[in-house]
Amino acid sequence: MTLVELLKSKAFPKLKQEPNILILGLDNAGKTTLLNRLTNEKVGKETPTQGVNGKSIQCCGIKLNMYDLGGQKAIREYWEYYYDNVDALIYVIDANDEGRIEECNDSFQKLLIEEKLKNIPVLVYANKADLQTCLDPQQITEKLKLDDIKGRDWSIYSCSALKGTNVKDGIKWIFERIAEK
Ligand code: G3D
Ligand code: MG
Repeated sequence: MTLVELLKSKAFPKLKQEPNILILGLDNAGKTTLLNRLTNEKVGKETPTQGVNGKSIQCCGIKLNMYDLGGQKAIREYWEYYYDNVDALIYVIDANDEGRIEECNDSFQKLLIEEKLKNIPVLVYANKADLQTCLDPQQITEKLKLDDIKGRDWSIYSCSALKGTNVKDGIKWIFERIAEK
């Protein structure tokens, strides 16, 4: 299901008019594949994102802005320029790359203490769930100490951005959280 289809379903009548969603995670996690999947673009030929890959989806009176930022170490220091007016954060993990899980956790913990991102809901996608050897959500919950998160809503969903499986439920979770109060 694409974002446009989800918006057209009118299942979220209270959604903010112009939500901003940030998609972060290490390089190679699958952020650009996820965004392409959500916007119905061809999936599977992504080149590493050097800067910002921003997309706006306009539909049914809603303008949804999604920013997928490059995840290489040298680029991560620029993430903070995109922290203003963010309504929700999607943190994408390559669940099949246990070797980088510590680096992933370090980058995630830094985000959690960012003043501008305080209190906003965080959705963790344990991506690449189509691969047999990937960590399961429970293992990632432990590695990223998700149960210790205080003062904000969070959730974890396993998905495969490449195959398009289980992406929808996470986005629905986000949409429910950025509804106008
Ligand atoms: P990034 O934007 O987070 O850096 P990309 O990551 O979206 O560029 O994806 C990095 C690589 O992971 C790509 O492979 C992409 O096809 C692959 N990938 C993304 N999502 C999934 C998934 O759900 N399952 C599997 N198996 N692979 C995925 P290549 O080979 O093009 O580098
Ligand atoms: Mg990318």
